[in-house]
Amino acid sequence: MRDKRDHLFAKSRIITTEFRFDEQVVKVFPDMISRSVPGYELVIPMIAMLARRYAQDDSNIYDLGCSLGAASLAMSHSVKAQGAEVIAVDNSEAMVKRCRQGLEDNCGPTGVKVRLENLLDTSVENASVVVLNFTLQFLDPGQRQELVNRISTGMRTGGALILSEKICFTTPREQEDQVMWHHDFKRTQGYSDLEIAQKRNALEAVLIPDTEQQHLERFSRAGLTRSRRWFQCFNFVSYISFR
Ligand code: GEK
Repeated sequence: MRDKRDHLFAKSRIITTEFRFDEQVVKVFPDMISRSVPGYELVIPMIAMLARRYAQDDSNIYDLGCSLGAASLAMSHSVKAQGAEVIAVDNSEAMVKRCRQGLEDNCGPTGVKVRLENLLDTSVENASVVVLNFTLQFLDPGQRQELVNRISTGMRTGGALILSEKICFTTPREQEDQVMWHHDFKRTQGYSDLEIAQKRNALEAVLIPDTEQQHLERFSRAGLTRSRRWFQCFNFVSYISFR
């Protein structure tokens, strides 16, 4: 199946329905995410590089909220640890179906198992690397600490959690600037003002960003250390934190 260009929010909608990871989104997903998330194209190979460094022999590597498996695929090629396996999890049936198809012919030497599952039900065990690449932001804020606690408990000593997120800022001026720059980025990617506004409305109730302080404090409460922001492009960031 060829990747299609994302025009999902191009026509004026009278009623904005909540954003869902359904068949329509899956069809345009690679185009949508690379034109909407500044730095996404860089973050994927860097996650693969970090995973290569921190993956341990005979351990599990989790990609929670894997979508079409971009990070899993990249890690399957980069990870050299013996007996390591990537476990890719997503609760969207449409995503998982297409993810499995994509991995069939392209998977690298490290195997990938794809699970259709709510990541809140995933038991994380024997993990040397856990990736949450722009996924935590879609979970109910009340469930985020418990999830990170569980991940931390399931990690091996020296294991790495890589968390990429859209964040928000406490200073109104910075929040305004960062959002403006993100929207400028989307304009350079060919999105119209109408598309930007409608997508923003559709995401409002489902993508709830945290501040950097909330992320760092959450890591710390979960017993993770050496938490660092290793990537930022406007309001999109990625952190690494260790067990
Ligand atoms: C990438 N990581 O390309 N359980 C499982 N999956 C979930 C849950 C949940 N509770 N909630 C949301 N998802 C990917 C990109 S996209 C980010 C991640 C975006 C899944 C959801 O179905 C979707 O596939 C993914 O999290 C978020 O590296 O679209 O901005």
